[in-house]
Amino acid sequence: MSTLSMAEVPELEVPQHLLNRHTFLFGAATSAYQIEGRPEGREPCIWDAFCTQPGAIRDGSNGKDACQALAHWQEDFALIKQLGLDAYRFSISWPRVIDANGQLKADGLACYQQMLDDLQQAGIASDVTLYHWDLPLAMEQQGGWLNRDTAYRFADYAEKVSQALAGKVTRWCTLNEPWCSAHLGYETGVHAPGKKGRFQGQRAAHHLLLAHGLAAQAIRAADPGSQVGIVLNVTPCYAISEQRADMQASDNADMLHNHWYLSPLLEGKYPDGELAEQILTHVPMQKGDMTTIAQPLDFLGLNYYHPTRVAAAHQADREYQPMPVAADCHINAMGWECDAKGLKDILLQLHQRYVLPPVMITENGYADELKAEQGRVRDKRRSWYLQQHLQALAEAISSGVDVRGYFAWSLLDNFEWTEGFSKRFGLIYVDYATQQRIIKDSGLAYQQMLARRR
Ligand code: IFM
Repeated sequence: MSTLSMAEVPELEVPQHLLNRHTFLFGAATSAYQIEGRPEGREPCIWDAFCTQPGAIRDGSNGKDACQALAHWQEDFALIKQLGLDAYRFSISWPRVIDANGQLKADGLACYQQMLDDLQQAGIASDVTLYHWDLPLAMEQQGGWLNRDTAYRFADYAEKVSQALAGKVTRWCTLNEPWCSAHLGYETGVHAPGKKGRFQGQRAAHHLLLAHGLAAQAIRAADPGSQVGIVLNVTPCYAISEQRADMQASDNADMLHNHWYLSPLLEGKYPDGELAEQILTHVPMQKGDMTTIAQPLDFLGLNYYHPTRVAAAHQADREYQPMPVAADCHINAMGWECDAKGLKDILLQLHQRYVLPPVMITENGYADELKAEQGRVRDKRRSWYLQQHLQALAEAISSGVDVRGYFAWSLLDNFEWTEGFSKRFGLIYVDYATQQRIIKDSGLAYQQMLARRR
């Protein structure tokens, strides 16, 4: 643990109305495959297989060890308490708790039970995601999210787990970022399972949305005292010029990235328009699906990292590409533009267009490649990023958006999917060779901000 004195850490200056602990919560998030390790205790998942493909992961790594979080969870939970977090968001590994025959595995579930009990005793809320991309490999071998049956298997898993953990979980998140699972996993193939195919993204997305709706019903029946929601990654889309073609491309990007998910969930229908209609001819929809998908949500989790700049020239028909960005803006180690105004913009856009349930910012964070030096990580840029985004969030709240909480991504440095371990998002540094944890300067600033609250 760091011995740095508080006075040495730059303060996070955050508007007062975010500092009322009765109306706004602060947490940090992780996901199972990215931190857990211990693959021998579970069935294989699609990322185990994907990581073996040459060139799939930038540094050739995988999640087999990661942060060894199942071995170190008590130490990590002590750090959560030391930071003063109100809530911890983590995910359950589907292939750890369900065996090859679809039965609940008591030993796989035991660790999550202990974690939830520990959080409950400490008065820390738990935000539990059921699917953060680690589909059991056996299910992928039967078509994965292109197969409608996977939605029913997911609902069965959700039912079993929410029955077993009833009364322990504050908020259930069914899926994390279905756009990534669908589009990156089945359309462009840059994420697991690495499938490529036109319209496969929307086909997978339909089954993911259906899985969400079925699971939400099952969780509500099994654990009526909890809250149920879903987590989407949203991005405001800005045309790079006012030319008609660029504006049209930007609208298409907005529709495919944001509204393809929000509109079914909140309005029970896919977006309108010629492009949407053309795509929908490839989506295997059945009667009643849209009603199932549009379950009432107790909260909507939104993840925000960067805006998307759109140019018609980069459009291959209905595709879009994030564009090079405005000259003087800061780019993080992922190559992502840091633009806090984008968070405010997207929140206001969604507030104007939909009747939103209470919103949680379930992920937001900054990537660098900084290593610890003499036991300290001076990650000024991360503190700057957090402050900018909390300021933008406060402005969105003042303009009427009902946001109830904010989770920094991530609690710990971890396995960053195709980037492997080269990119670090944590408030806490992880030395992967020794598994030592060090609270970064940004983590200490977050801790101080939380300590200053009423
Ligand atoms: O690490 C990921 C996380 O798993 C999902 N949201 C985005 C993060 C940063 O890429």
